[in-house]
Amino acid sequence: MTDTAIRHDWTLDQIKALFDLPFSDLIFRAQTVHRQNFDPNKVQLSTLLSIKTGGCAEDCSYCPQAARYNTGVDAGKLLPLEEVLSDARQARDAGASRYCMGAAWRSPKDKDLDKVIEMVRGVRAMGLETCVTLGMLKAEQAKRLKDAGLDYYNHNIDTSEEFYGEIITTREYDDRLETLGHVRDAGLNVCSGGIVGMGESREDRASMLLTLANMPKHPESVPINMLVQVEGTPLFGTEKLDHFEFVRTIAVARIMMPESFVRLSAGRETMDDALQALCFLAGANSMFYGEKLLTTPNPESNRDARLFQRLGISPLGTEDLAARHAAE
Ligand code: SAM
Ligand code: DTB
Ligand code: SF4
Repeated sequence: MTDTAIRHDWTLDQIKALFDLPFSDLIFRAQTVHRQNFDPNKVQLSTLLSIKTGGCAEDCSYCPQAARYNTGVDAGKLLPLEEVLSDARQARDAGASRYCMGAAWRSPKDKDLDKVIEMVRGVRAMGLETCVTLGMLKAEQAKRLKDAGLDYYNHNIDTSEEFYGEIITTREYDDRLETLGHVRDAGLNVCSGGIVGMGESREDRASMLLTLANMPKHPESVPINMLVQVEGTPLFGTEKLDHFEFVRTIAVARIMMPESFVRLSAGRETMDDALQALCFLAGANSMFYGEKLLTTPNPESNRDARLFQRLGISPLGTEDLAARHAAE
């Protein structure tokens, strides 16, 4: 069987059969697909900034930024433009090719969107690709972001439709899909994936990937986050997911969405180099780079530079990371 076709007709049984393969067979299939579509030694780097932190009205049970959980994350205001631009400049100079701005909103108000649009324009003018994640959008808001030159909109479906109600009650799965439809219709690139390690079943992981791959067009970017357990959130203390199951999820995503960037996202801080290497072998070719995600830590840049050097990986679109960190 070959995995070359771009398909939008996956069945749950077919996806479960991929998950059930012996580990080496699954990784071989994923690596084969990966090499047909990408340089296996290049990884795209995105840097994140939380432009509006905490105080969120939603009840996402994984999230330290929900106002209702006591997590020690203080609610802040939307950051001033200059602060965002100076952080973006640093990210570019450290080797990132895309800059992602996240806001802890259920959905943005039009006056907030005006300010975010200024940020997008400024970051783009530095030669970086831009991504924002602002919650649910109306169709006109997605169009305004596109007109401002935004490259990607991140909006994760997070888990399967079946498990969604266990994780979030303040919105519906269909609300997520509706926003993703507006983003696609506006002509923006779609970044959508989810979180594993939330107590979901393998079938839920398969069902989440089915929803993503059976969209009329695959998301260009598919972040696979390992739950970062934050004290105070309802999911703190959830049984940890087997590392090989995380790698399997990446491999199945790679096989199902051969031309998409699959991002090894949250959770790297607690992964050793060997596990991250397995994720790249399974077809992950993008990651978050920089010492912080939104509110939680990410590996230090010089640790990532060393990892890339050990594996012979270089960042997509920029020169060798090791050279940038040679002096450290
Ligand atoms: N408020 C907007 C929304 O929910 O779409 C944008 C920001 S929200 C923090 C972006 C994404 O971060 C979520 O969809 C979720 O996938 C991810 N996320 C949040 N908390 C996380 C955690 N503790 N571990 C892993 N991923 C997390
Ligand atoms: C995504 O899929 N993961 C990022 C980004 N898109 C916005 C966010 C991870 C957040 C992890 C928890 C935190 O740092 O607050
Ligand atoms: Fe709010 Fe987004 Fe966190 Fe949910 S994931 S609580 S919507 S910031």
